[in-house]
Amino acid sequence: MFSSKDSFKDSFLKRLESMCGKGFEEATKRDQYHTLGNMVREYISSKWIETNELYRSENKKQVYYLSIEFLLGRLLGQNLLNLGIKEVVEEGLNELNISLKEIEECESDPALGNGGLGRLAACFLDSLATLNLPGHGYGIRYKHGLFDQKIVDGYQVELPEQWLRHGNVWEVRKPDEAVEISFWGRIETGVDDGTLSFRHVADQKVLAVPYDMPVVGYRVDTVNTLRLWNAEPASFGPNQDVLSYKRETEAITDFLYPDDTHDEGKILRLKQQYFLVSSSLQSIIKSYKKENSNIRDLHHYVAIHINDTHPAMAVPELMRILMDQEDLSWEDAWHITTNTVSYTNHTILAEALEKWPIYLFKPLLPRIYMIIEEINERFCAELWDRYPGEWERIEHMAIIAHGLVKMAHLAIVGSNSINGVAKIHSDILKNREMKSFYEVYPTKFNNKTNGITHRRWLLKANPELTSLINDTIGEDWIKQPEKLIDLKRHVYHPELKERFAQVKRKRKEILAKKIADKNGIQVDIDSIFDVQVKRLHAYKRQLLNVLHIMYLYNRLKEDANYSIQPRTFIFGAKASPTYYYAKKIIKLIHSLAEKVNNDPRVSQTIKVVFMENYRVSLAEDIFPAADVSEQISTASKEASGTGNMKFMMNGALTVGTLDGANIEIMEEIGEGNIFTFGLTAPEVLKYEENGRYRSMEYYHHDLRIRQVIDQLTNGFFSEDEGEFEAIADSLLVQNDQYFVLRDFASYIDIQEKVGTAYQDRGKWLEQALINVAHSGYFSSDRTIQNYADGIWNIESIGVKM
Ligand code: GPU
Repeated sequence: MFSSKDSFKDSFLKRLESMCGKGFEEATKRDQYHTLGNMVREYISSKWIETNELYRSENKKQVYYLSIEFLLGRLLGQNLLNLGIKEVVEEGLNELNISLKEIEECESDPALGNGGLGRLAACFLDSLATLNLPGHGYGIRYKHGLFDQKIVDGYQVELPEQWLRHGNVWEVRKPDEAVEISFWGRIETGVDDGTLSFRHVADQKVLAVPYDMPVVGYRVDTVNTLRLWNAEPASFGPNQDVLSYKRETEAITDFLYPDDTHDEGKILRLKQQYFLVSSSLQSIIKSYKKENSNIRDLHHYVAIHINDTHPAMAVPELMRILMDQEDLSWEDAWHITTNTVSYTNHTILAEALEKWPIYLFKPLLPRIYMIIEEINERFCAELWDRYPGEWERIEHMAIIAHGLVKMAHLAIVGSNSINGVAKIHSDILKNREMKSFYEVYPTKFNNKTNGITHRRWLLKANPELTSLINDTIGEDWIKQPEKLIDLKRHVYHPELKERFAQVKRKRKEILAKKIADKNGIQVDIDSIFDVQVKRLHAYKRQLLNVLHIMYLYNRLKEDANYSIQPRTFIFGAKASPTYYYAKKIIKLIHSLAEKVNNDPRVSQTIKVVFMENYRVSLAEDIFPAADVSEQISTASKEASGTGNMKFMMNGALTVGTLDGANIEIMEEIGEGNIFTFGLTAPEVLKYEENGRYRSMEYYHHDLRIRQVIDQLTNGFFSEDEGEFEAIADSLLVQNDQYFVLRDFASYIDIQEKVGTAYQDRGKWLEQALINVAHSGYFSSDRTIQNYADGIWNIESIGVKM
């Protein structure tokens, strides 16, 4: 089918007719996409079956990565690349006068995640398969992924996302492997051989039906599985309100919650979490029991990883299955559970730490709640032995306290490994946030610095830079990303620099065209493309970026001789629909864009662009075009960041705080190749402790600050004067929780240095190439190998067709 371009063309045309019932002439682009997608999936399926058979026959340990989000992005292009058939397909299509790129754009961009956490899970899947590691993803098949963002008069409007509207060629429904999930009801107590036994008698049963998607490794025969669960009615009883039962069950997988690092605390979310956990565990245990007779060996064959605390009920659910269904004692079940489960923490922000009120939890999941109570009692008894009389400490560490179930505590107590996602973040966990737990379990805590798959963020997103790298150092880096460092010997070669400059220019032209089409704004290719794309959140400080642009506007207006390197400020961000402040910032960016872009003089030097509906596919156009990467979170607040790595890999220079993985990027490339500024994490934490920060002082003493803050409310923008009052208040009345004003001066300084540095073109190009050369460390291949060796204890299994 893909062995040569002629056989491809032949199969494609035949398949187009048989699938769409149309001749070549009538077929639409979408028909062509569906045809090609189906051919590719069929091509994958023999490898997929082979992989599954091998995993069964080898019977080695496998890992299951449980995540409430998988932000996959489009799959056609990536699968073609990984399978090594992109060229054949592209050439064959060209001869039929079809553009592969246009076909690729027919695929919807599955947004089953919010931001970094979900995208990390997707990168991990790619690396697991490419490293031939037996690892699978388990998640939810949301009917509607993250909302589509429309901007109307500068305001964000949310529309339901509809990725399944035209079907999903990559999934296979597996109704035979469906399992039942129990909600509500009561516990039946019995006595078995003199010991108490418990059984949950449910009031509501929901069917979880798996949809499997293949995860294709790069140029290997391994095809792992992403299993996404769909909620459906289980069975209809005689006296049942059929309609409301159907509606209620299906609602469980209708929507992805649009919160990023923020806990919503709604009962439907709790249902989603248990639905994911229970269906995944039941299915994992079933497949384990097919090959293994002794449930007591589970942890030697199965590792279960929970991506943040959203799937933390894996701990009590595994206990339930082992005790209530497999008849193990508490002690045996606990030994197996804690040796099976491991946990990654992705944030220290208090508002993101999940805490469920007992009054919601207990009625919905009575047996799970009962088990958590028992875990808590045993844990507190241990603490009491260790810290006799220290009530406060124990209350503070308890899993259940003050009417709340603390999911992070449950995850820590119930797992064998707790990792942070960057060195500084793991250190903060150990020494501050989770200090008391670290004291009790010093060996459980560890760090696994995040990574991204260079196969999507370089190979797929930036074919131009990929060719240049291949021409310079060969192709080994694609499988061994650390080899990108070989570029370092060449970064001073004028020819490489020149070719890199051409690549960057080409990608800036492509993005500029998109901006012209979508925003109607003409941007200058020779200006610095200065980009901040990420979820909108106060701690990420898009506001600091905005205030800097306002300051530049003021300088340019006031001083006709003020001259700087021209810049295009590019933003992309979705705000949680209920996050009032974040939505105001989006409006502010638009009002600023209006002001700046319409000023005949100022707009010759700076422009502001907000790109609507930021998502994976748009990101693939943005990263390759960036000159400057904005990573300006308040130090200590961004656990890692992963956008920072994507920019670096595409040769952008970072303007960043000493936060998250920015620090490790600096350590890799050297202090001279990054622009750092602002408070350090210890300084921020100290301010938070001693309460000595007074944002008002900065307002009074720095005229630049006073001017821009006043402009938020004095009619400077053509909006209503109250429009941005909440933002001004956050900075002054509420004492600027994220130290925007404290870091303002330092940010202005570093941005001035960026502008000057850009003018030394030769040096800038060298620095950009040094960033690319050192980006290999930030490949998720390295991260995943660290998890495999240090946490999961799994080995690669070479699938060979
Ligand atoms: N992160 Br918790 C999310 O994207 N969503 C969440 O709900 C939580 C964390 C992010 C962190 O903010 C980011 O710093 C990190 O790089 C990413 O997870 C992956 O670890």
